Amino acid sequence: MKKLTLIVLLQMFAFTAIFAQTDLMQNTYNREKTTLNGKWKVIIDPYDNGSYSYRLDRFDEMSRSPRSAYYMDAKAKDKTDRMEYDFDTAETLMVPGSWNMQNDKYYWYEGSMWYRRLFTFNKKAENNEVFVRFEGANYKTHVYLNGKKLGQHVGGFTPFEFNITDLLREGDNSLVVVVNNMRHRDAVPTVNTDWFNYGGLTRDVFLYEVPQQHITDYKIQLKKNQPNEIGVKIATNGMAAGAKVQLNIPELKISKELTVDSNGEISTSVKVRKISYWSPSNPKLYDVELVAGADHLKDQIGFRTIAVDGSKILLNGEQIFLKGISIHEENPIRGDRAFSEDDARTMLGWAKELGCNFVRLAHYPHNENMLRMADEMGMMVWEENPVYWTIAWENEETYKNAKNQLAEVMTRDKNRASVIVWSMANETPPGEARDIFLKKLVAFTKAHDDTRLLSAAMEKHKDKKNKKIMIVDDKFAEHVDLLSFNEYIGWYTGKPTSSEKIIWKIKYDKPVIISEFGGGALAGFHGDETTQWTEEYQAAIYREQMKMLSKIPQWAGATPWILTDFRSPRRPLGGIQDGYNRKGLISETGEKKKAFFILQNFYKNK
Ligand code: GCB
Repeated sequence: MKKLTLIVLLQMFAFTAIFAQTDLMQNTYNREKTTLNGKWKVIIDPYDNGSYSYRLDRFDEMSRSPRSAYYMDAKAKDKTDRMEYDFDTAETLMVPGSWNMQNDKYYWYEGSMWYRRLFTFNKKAENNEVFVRFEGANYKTHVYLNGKKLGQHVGGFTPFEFNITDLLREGDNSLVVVVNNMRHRDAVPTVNTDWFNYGGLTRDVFLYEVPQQHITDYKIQLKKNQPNEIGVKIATNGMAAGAKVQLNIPELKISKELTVDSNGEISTSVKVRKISYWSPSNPKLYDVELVAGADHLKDQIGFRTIAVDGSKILLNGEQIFLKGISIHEENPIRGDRAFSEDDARTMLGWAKELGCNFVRLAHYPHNENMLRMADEMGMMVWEENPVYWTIAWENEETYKNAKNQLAEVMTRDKNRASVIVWSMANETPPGEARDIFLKKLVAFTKAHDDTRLLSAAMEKHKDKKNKKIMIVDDKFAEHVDLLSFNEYIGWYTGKPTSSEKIIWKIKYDKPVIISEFGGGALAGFHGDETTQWTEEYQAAIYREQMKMLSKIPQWAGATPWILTDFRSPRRPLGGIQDGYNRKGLISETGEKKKAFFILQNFYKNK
């Protein structure tokens, strides 16, 4: 028994040694799935009444029947039996989808919502294992199957999953989930954000089945600065030393039988002479196949290198300018969180039309469809951890939470050629506690992935004596590859034409990415360039910005703020904002504003 525990512990340690520490299965995207999307029964629970097991603040708690906990999904046995909830008679919500957008009475709701879904499942083979996976739920989630707790997850934008093999019943199964979207000072993100706090099961939910012995994780990407060497790391759920895993990339004539080591892992590399490199103009994806016993898994993977040389960014060894745009995970036309392939096509399609080769997926990890679509469409991606504004830098739990969310997105997307940047944070005020926090995140990221660039959206500040001098000297910039910062000259600072006289003092010789600039405009509202909220005012900001930024020698790209108008409770101005941040180049009805064409023209000629 002791020996077994030791082996298990050693295996766990070995697994975390080469992979980020998460329990996420690699590439569930291509596994055979049984969707649990659709109608779920829901019960709103603002007082957390349904959580019998973690309610200790009522003296009579213990005298209540455990059946009264909502996760028991109990029924009154007969007319003498008092039950105060019943999922069968409750209302329904669609999953995926936030509750806010499905019913007016939930628009501003922040609290707990219970969801229940009944399902039947028949395994294909007796020894197979079955998992339930949630692609994202905002913010804190507890999951129960047939009255037993599977576990919980914290963070609104990353996947989580549970092995349900032992709890699965023949016939009806009751999956109950409680999602709570309350904002907290110590959370990631914290209480204040400039986006809408959509709550609930906002992304796909599904079941999938794997053979008892299976591949759990892998990374198949070009090695750092090695255009002719594919690094291969594979982890299994403890396959015996000597077991074989077949790797096939037919188009590259790769067909290798690899041997699992005593940790159940493989770490090797394969030399290739001729690769058609992935890039925006050639989004080539290769079919990759992994076979481990009964486990067959396919993926579509692109190969590219990304590096920095002084102030240049090199994609496959060639200098590239990042023609970008920032995007929130919100399909303005449907008016909810984006989650589907269609949403991804809409959003990235607009970015393409704008002439972009790069998108900043702000301010948190977007759903996997976006990354798969970016791979396919040839769009380079900046992925971001929701460390936003002033979070609780000194709190160890907050750090663990931020690190965990980062680990989850890194695990999910490590095989996506499109992802070239991991961003640690957005607009965080410099200070010792922040620096320690962010440096730990950097160390963690570097330890798990050396094939991508690191950055964070930082800030500039004015020179104390001369207001025309803008200084970028955040010490944290020493620890990242790209010097990215947000600036709102022409909007929060001065007029659009103020940018003419600005002198930039940038302390580092690194590629400069303007991670945000822009201004608000109400689509269809016209006037002269000095009138706030007009399309003309916004267009003038873009025109002047292009002139100013072109003078920065290290300028290597930009992700202006932002592709579309998006919901934000911080934007109440009646008749103009009406609850929307109006800095979009496209309105919530899909109307393109003048600035869209200014940027499009600039990118076309760049
Ligand atoms: C910022 C934030 C972004 C806001 C934007 C704005 O600097 O990074 O989340 O939405 O400004 O519109 O003020």
